[in-house]
Amino acid sequence: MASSITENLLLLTDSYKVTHHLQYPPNTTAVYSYFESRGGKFPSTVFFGLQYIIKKWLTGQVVTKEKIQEAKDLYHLHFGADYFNEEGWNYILENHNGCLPVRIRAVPEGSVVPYKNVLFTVENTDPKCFWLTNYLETLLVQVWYPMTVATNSRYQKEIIAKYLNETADNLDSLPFKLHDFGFRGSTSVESAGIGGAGHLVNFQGTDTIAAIAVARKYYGCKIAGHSVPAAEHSTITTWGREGEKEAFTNMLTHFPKGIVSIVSDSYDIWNACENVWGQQLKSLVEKRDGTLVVRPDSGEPTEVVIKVLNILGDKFGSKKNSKGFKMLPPYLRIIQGDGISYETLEAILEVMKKNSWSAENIVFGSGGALLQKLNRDTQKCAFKCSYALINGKEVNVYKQPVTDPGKKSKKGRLTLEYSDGQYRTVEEGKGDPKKDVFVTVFENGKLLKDYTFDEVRANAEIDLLKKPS
Ligand code: 20M
Repeated sequence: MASSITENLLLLTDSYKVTHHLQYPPNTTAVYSYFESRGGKFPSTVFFGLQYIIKKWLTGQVVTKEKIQEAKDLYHLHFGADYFNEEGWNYILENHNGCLPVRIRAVPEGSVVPYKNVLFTVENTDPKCFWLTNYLETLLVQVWYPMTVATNSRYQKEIIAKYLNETADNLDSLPFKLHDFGFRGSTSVESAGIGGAGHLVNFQGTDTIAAIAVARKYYGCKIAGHSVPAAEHSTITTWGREGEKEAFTNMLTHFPKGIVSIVSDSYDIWNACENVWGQQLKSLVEKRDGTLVVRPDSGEPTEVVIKVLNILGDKFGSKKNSKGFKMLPPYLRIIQGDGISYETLEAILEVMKKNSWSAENIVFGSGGALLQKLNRDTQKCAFKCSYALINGKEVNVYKQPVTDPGKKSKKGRLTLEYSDGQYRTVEEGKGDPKKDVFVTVFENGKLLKDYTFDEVRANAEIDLLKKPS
């Protein structure tokens, strides 16, 4: 079956890389490169998403006669010249059945590794294919995205866990405390899927169905995330300004049991909380077999959250939990899904704590900031060559730009060692293979290690929730 032009691996690289096979020193037979977070916003990185890239793009016969022809034609038009390595790709087709003669070794997915450590290495396994290692950089470095979403989401989990630990009876609700609302704000369905899966490494609440599909197809997870019924503004405002109470009542009628979230700021959140929920519909809410989640969706989040909690507390009452913090009745909670990011979360939880409200009363939703307000520089992701074989001689390769010491790269063959609870990258092939945590995940077209989502989640778990081993 003819494949689509957007699925041709030979086209999944930067233009200039198509010309690089002509640029290495003569008699180069090996190129060995590595990927790292060179620094960035968060001191540790959750490694996640390489398995998706490998399964989707690299396994099996990825080179065919048709793909070579298609790439040859396209690059001819693109450059106005024949720089494309037709001979090299034909060699792979004929000698490796179109499978990539490359080895990828990586830290287990879900591992939380301090920055400035190697996260995976790539090398050619056939001396004639030295040029292939860095041809794959463009595609492989895209792991920055699911990895950075997973990292940012895990740091938010740490914050929420800290406040639950201080102000709630237990941490049981943590897996559902940060819900993914980011589907619409993503740049594509593929991005929403892999980014959303990054969030699901840490949490179980999502509205990004594409993420559930990614976790299912690429990490064997039957159902990685859950959600509940909720209103949006259109389902409330179509009842008219005077019809808000009827809209709310209709929600309670159609969803008489379980959790239901109702956006309540269409006109006046204070009136909705005080008069509609707090008086007109109070007994319906009290008698309901489930939990009503009131959702403000505008205003300054720290102010709005406290004011909503105070009004609902006045109207429905509150009780102190085992740590002396106030709890709304079990049938009433709030969700703040507007303006939530790593930066704002702590401020909201802190002001709640100062006002004696337990973090247990609130759930957060996050969209743009969770899946989109990140880039490759958030964790300074880079892929660099550190070793080569030239004329049969091993060469330690590195860069050290005088204009930016932070861009210095590592030298030689690398191992990532773990001992005494610490990761350490050992350079120049001096590592101790017994301490090396790297796993060969891909070799010559085959996926050699298939992580389940449960394994990824267990590796990424925060210390407060880790099961004693
Ligand atoms: C409602 C309530 C929560 C999460 C999700 C929803 C429904 N989905 C929504 N999707 C949106 C998408 C985009 N923008 C806004 C929304 S929304 O806010 O209208 N809702 S929740 O976080 O409050 N929560 C309730 C409790 C539940 C987890 C989800 N847990 C209780 C025990 C186990 C699960």
